[in-house]
Amino acid sequence: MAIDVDLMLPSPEPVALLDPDGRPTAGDDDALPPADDLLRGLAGMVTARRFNEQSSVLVRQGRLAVYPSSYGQEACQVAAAQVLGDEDWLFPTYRDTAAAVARGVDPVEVLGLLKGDWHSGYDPYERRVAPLATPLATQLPHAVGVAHAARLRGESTVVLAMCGDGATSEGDFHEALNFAAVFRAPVVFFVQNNQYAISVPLARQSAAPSLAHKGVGYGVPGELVDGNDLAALLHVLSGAVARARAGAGPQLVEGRTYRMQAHTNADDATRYRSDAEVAAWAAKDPLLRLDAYLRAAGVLDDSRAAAHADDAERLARHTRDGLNVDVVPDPEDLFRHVYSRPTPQLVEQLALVKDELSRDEPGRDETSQEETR
Ligand SMILES: Cc1ncc(C[n+]2csc(CCOP(=O)(O)OP(=O)(O)O)c2C)c(N)n1
Repeated sequence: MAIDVDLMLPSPEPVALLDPDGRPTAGDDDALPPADDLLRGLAGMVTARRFNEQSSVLVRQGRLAVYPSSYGQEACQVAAAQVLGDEDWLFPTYRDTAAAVARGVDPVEVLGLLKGDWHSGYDPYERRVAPLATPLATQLPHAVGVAHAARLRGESTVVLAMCGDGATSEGDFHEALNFAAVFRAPVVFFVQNNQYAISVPLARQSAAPSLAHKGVGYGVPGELVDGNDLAALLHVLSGAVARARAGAGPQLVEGRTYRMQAHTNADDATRYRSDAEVAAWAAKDPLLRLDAYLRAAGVLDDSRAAAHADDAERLARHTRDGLNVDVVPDPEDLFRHVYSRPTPQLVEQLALVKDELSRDEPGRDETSQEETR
């Protein structure tokens, strides 16, 4: 069967339905999602932004170990969750906490990993959200495996797997696309191109015409979309999900966006990018754009906007309260769940830790402590 390569290539410019001022772009008016979907998306973005702000504060208060903020990327975060049904799976990275929250995972549990808990923090099966993946692109072959298994079972599940621009240089990205294409796995690869992999700009990361072009070599159609335009993201991603569900195989979507804040709290972004560049992207803010459109369309007013802000504040308070609970970790947890049968080294180390801990026990007299030294 002849393959039409042109159909696999992304448009030269990202698909955009709203301009940065919230005006519909000339062209495909029918593509604009229904107002209810856009309102739901806006509410999700208001919550996502508040969650980003709250989480960054929790780092400064010592309640979170680290927070990779998705401030500025809220449209991508919310759209990724909004286009999925209950039967679908989301595979997020460390930066996609707001997407997990948008899918309904308890924000306190979402932050478990970044707080430093030994497990992923939430039950992946409850909302069908895989654990946040820290090693770049490792979640992609897993996502393909889940999608492939669902297809073999005759289920209608689609998997949406997220990654960053930097992660597209990883071997796992290529292996995942190749396997998915050959076996027509129902997976949507969603690359959030936020322009940087920590301090490495896109130009130092890839010489491809776009990251969406990377699909064609594997037989995966690629689409390029404005990642700060929630309307365009809902349109493009829901189309990709529908095609994957209908048996068309994997799809690759690149959302062009910007990481407005540092990589994490441990990074100083002023060392590798200019204030002018950040300001130019601030003018393309995804929340302001959709807010402007919905107000002009008569769908959003002050009271509804206030209700969105109240909902976001409630979620922030819940997050704060949950993270402010002091949990005393059991040091022996370090040794649990490593091997089904612990190695002799781990057994020895556990004994050393137990001994060390028993020395701190109140009531133990000094003579016996001296004897054991
Ligand atoms: C396999 C692997 N190599 C290196 C790292 C260290 N590392 C953490 S984040 C990061 C940059 C990732 O950039 P990108 O994929 O664009 O995602 P972003 O952080 O911008 O969302 C790197 C190199 C890692 N986590 N995993």
